[in-house]
Amino acid sequence: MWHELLPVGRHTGSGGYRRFAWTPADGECRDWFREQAAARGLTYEADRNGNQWAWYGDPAAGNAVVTGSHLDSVPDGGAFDGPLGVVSAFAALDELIARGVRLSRPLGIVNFGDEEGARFGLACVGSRLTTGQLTAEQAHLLTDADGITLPRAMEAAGHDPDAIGADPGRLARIGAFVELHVEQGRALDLSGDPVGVASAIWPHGRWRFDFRGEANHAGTTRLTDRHDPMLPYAETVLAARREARDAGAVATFGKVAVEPGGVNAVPSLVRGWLDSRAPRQDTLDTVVGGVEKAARAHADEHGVRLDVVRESFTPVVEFDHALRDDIARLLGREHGDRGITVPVLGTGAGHDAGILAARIPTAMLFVRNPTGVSHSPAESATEDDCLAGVRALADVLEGLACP
Ligand code: HGY
Ligand code: MN
Ligand code: MN
Repeated sequence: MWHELLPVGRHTGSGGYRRFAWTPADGECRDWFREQAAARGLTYEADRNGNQWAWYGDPAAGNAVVTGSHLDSVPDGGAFDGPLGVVSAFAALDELIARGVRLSRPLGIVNFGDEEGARFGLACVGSRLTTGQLTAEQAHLLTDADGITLPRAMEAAGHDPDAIGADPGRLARIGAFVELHVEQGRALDLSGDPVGVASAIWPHGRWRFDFRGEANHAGTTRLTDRHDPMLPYAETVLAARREARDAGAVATFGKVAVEPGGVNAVPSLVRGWLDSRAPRQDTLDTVVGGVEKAARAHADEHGVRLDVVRESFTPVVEFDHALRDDIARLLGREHGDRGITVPVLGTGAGHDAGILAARIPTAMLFVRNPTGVSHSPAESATEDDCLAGVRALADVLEGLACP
């Protein structure tokens, strides 16, 4: 399964993945999901928001146990972020069938669409729409860098954009959601555990800083006459690092767009996107407030106009304590030679599980990432750890879905 998916959407130059929502690469991932469902005789459906579901048992019975993740990627992302959770879901089902267990609840496998928000700028579009945390009207306004709106992109991929919206009926039939994900950090590497359980997700968001200056000639315009937006932008990037460091948070300007982008011209517009995350909401507010304050001061200094727009935000997520503790206990029980000690760890990475947690009991399993590197072609996990993750997920699903 893993090797069939591996080449899809992989950029030959960087070795990273470019599986962006509603692009042909995304479509190939969706084809792969449908094939895996068909190969197991599972009932397949694509919901109104483009998320894909594969059912073992009848979901209409309700109280389903669902597992899965996403297949889309960040620009030049790694192979594991998202796909490991979906492949492990199918593999865990295969394991349950091999064990001959009799499930007393429907078991669902899901691929949530557009989790990374790489193309339209908003994270977790598929799960936000389904939970009603993003309205159809808001979703219809999302536009990519080429000016293509989400509805047009959906239509081009054969999905009806007028069907999108909240899906309370579907959520009402789910009793628990468990997402397995490669760890995006080194906690498991440092603790020496192959698998961990999530406790919480930090509050985090994305803010677009638009610095509007005055285009001019790079060779003839005196420095004192310039309104160069690149300067307050550069100062703001450094201010973000200072604010985050002082607050014990993180802040990143990982994407910048310069218009018109001439080597021999002072730019008219510099757009920078801030991603910031912190253990607590008040800390995050302090960091982003400090960055914005510095940005305004530097913009004023250069006679540059600044607009700041919050494009994506996810509040702190505390995973369901009962489910978290059940899973930690279940996995902590000695399984013969497969005894797994299970650390419980927080994360600064957002996930569909974090969105669903607002509506249904949700948990996450992490699989060790030896370097912690993620959102990079260098992201990795060993086969042994991935198989430990599948066994752990199978144990959890068996514990939840078998009397
Ligand atoms: O940005 C995140 O934390 C996630 O990968 N979408
Ligand atoms: Mn990611
Ligand atoms: Mn992910």
